[in-house]
Amino acid sequence: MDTTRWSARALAAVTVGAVLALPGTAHAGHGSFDDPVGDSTAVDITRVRVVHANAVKVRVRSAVPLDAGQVYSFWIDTGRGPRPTFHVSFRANSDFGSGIAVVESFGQRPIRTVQCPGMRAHADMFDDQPVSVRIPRTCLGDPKRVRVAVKFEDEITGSADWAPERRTFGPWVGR
Ligand SMILES: [Ca+2]
Repeated sequence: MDTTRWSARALAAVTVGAVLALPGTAHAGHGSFDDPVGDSTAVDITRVRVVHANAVKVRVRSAVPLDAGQVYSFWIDTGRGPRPTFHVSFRANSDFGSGIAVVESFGQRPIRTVQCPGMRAHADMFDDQPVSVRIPRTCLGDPKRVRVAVKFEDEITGSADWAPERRTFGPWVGR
């Protein structure tokens, strides 16, 4: 009986190890993934957190301060097949419209544009808060799950930092 117990415990330990080994984590409702510090100079993403509730909210932490000339781009994939990919981008302390572009994966040219007055974005050079965007699910066609890619780009130096990797989405996040 002792042996059986020990085996069960060992198996549980192996399972936990396998989960921790994944590059990002995702649970129903939220997920996050890290990006290395120092892999880019003028812009440097360190962590992306995705919350999928009545709205999809993405928060991005950076190792360097926000600055003029930086562009923050988000791609949100809403599923395979006909489910579209959405793209929004904005700058710190700038006006932000209500249009979300429907694009090919990692494209920027809109196939069409969805108006989403409830969308909010935050990127302020004068506070220490993460760059974030919040998009009501209804604007995204009420997806069952989403996955996100983020690119921070510095237009002056041309350097860019993607998370989790160049033209790669993070883990799926169910509602
Ligand atoms: Ca980085």
